[in-house]
Amino acid sequence: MIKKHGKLLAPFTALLLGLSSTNAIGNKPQIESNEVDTRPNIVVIFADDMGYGDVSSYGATDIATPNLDALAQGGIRFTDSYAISPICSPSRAGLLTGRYPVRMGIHEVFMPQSYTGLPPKEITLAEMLGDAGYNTAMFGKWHLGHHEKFMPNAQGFEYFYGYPYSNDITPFYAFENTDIIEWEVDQTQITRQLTERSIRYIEQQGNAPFFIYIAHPMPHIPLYNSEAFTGSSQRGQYGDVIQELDWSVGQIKAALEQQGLLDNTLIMFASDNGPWLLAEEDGGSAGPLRAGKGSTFEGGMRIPTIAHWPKGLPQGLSYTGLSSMLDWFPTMAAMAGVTLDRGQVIDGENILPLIQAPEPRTPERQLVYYNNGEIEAFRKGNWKLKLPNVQPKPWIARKLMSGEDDILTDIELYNLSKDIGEQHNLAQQFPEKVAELQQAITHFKQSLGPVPAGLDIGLRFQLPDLAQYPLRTLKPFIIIGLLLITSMFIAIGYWWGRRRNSQ
Ligand SMILES: [Ca+2]
Repeated sequence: MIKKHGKLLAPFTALLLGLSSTNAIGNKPQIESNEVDTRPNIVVIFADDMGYGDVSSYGATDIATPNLDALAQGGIRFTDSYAISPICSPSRAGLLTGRYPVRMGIHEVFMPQSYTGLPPKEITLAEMLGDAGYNTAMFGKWHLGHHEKFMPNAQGFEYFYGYPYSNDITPFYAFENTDIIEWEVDQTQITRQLTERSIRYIEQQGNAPFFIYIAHPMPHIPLYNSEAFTGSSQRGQYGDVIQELDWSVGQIKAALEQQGLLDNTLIMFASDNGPWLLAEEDGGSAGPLRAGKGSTFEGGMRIPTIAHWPKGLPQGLSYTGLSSMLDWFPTMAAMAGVTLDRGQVIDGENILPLIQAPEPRTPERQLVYYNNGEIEAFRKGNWKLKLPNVQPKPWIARKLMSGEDDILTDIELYNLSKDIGEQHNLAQQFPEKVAELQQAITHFKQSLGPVPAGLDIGLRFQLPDLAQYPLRTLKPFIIIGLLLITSMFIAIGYWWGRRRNSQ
């Protein structure tokens, strides 16, 4: 295992002085001595395609997530936290850089055919924190380009164990750093494996703070869980998989506690996008939200998010202000005492002062919902504008992705504070609100400036691996296919008959 040695230990005492404003820090003295590095460890745990309605503390009644719920009780549960994209790769690019993925041309998901990836010139969380003296490691799904110059070790992670793409790409192989060490991963063991490897890493840490990014390939389909969790939930295999992820969170928290590190470690748990409703019972639940993965209705991007840091954050708080995964880059920089002065535009904001205040502040913020490189929706305060699709994909492509036909031909307006499910289009009723939000979009585009063309992911047409989809999902397509074939035969027979008759 790679670990930087001798990377110590400037006294970063000034940093924590700012943290004393919260009343929930606890009684422990914050700064023990000038020799001790007081900056928090940072552990990001990212689920794949987990929905807003898949955690007990977010309303799930058929999945038990006691460890996530305990994490929320000892920290902050975010009600209005957003992924940066309704699909994998752009979402991860934004989390790791704090920048809109359009700034780096990442519109789509990377594939085995892709020769592109997260541009090496981007500064990742691992580079930012590594340069500040953190040990950095990643476990799990990367999905930001599989060529060596795009992979985690080239983007700031000192240690990497994991997978280049989603778990539906076969063969599903595992890297340790830059070497492939497993050619066909036993996916029933991946959640357990990632947990155990993360814990081993935590146990090997010395005095320097560390940053660990644990990106679970679950609950992306095809679903896998270890035997111990089979039948453990009341929501079929999907629930079992979530309960294993919940177990994993508990194990990691326990390991931190055992090492005496829990008090000064930020654990941030979230999902990369909403549930893949297409997979029906194998997909998650967006709870009260409309649509899921692939859509810019709330279900595609609003995600469960929990932050736990006993020494630095209030405990048992629900934060109802708007926040984005973009915010964590500058927020974690603030936690680590890093000044962001390397010339990269950061789109997120440091939310530490908002969530640390004894009375949390929820200023009116804005959020841009991108899908495939286009702005599809915009939120300001509680108002959300959903735009007509710029380049509507074929119906079948959208249906395959989001499970909902959300091609809009006209503008829709929703008040999310009263209508979280986006059922009542108020565009006719509040034209001035529509105009205000349209103007805000124009301002945003101007502030964004020119962006590069979308990266070529090297894929134009490929038949999906149909075997991974549940039969019920494929049924309409099979029926349409059979009908087409039958009508073709009828047409040929008719033509043949006429030809014979005319002879
Ligand atoms: Ca995903």
